Amino acid sequence: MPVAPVVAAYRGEAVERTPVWFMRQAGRCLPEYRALRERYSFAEVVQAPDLAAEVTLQPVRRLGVDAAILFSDIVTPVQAVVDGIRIRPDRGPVVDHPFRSKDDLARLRPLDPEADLPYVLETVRLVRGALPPEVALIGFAGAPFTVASYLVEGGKSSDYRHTKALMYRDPDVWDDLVDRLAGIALAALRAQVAAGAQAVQLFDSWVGALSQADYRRFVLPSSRRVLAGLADLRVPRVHFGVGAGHLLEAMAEAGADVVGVDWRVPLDEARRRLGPTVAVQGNLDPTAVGAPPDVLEARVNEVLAANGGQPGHVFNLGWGVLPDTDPGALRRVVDLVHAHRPPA
Ligand code: 1CP
Repeated sequence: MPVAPVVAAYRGEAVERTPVWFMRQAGRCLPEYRALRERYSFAEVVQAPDLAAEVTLQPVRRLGVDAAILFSDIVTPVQAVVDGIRIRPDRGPVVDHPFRSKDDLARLRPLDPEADLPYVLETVRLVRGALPPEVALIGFAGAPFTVASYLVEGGKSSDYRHTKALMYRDPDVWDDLVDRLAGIALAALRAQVAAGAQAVQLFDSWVGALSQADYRRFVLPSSRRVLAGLADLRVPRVHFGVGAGHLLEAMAEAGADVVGVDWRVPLDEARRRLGPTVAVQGNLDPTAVGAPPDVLEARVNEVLAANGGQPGHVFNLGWGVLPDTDPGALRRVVDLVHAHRPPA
């Protein structure tokens, strides 16, 4: 199979036009997704490979993006291992009995992807079989810190007080927790790649809540275990966090080939700090997609100009598509990025 442009760009190879996809491109912004969700719950979609594959492919058809991202969630692998985790509409993951002590660790047995997540692997196979070779399929997992934050808080948090309290009070329990979560993420990602995913993204969405020193002490080792554990598979490894501009170098050190950059750090600065061997992904402000067309076009061009025509850039938003986004505006972003040619 020829190398898809997204994969080539992740590897730092020159490509004819900048490839583009969007975090959270599947889901609530698409009317065809909302129509399907009127009939099926989120869990039903994820666990039915034909439905999950359909939702994964919807944005590829409508938006013309260069990659599909598996339709699943960062808590899907732990849900298969632990009872009492659900995804509530508009709230995200909630955990009935939060993880707060050493005794809770016994609830986190290792993941056996073939037995625990057969529907995810079947979805990957169906999607890969349906996509043209030039469109990459990206697998993903939640990074240990961000998944731990849901398990420890019981849901989304604004200050991560229980998560940080556990780190500071009981570092051995914390280390054990994130090590188990690293094993689960690694097993899930390796199985996705074996089933046909051509790149993987490790989402550490909430890690920006930590200082760099705490990141290095409490997070980097387990994230490194996930990323290093994929090295032999030779697929590009993307690592992303929100509001994590102060952690870009450390996240690259954790073993990323590509660092996802949110809109707060200009790409030229990110590239300067990360050096020539790390590719970048990003970083249009998701709210700019809702701006007037001329403003949106200027913002897209700003991102491309900040990258300066260097190889190793995949265009994306600085975070996920907002639910009320007009899919037509996303399509315009794709067309603008594809039409752009770097200055000679
Ligand atoms: O239909 C619905 O109501 C469910 C909303 C929804 C969707 C569409 C959830 C619940 N998860 C998803 C799919 C999803 N989640 C995907 C695949 C679709 C795609 O990207 O196109 C991916 C990659 C994720 C990853 C995810 N889930 C992250 C990391 C990415 C990010 O946005 O930072 C996180 C933090 C979650 C948790 C989560 N799951 C769902 C929601 C609403 C949330 C976020 C909760 C919150 O913001 O607090």
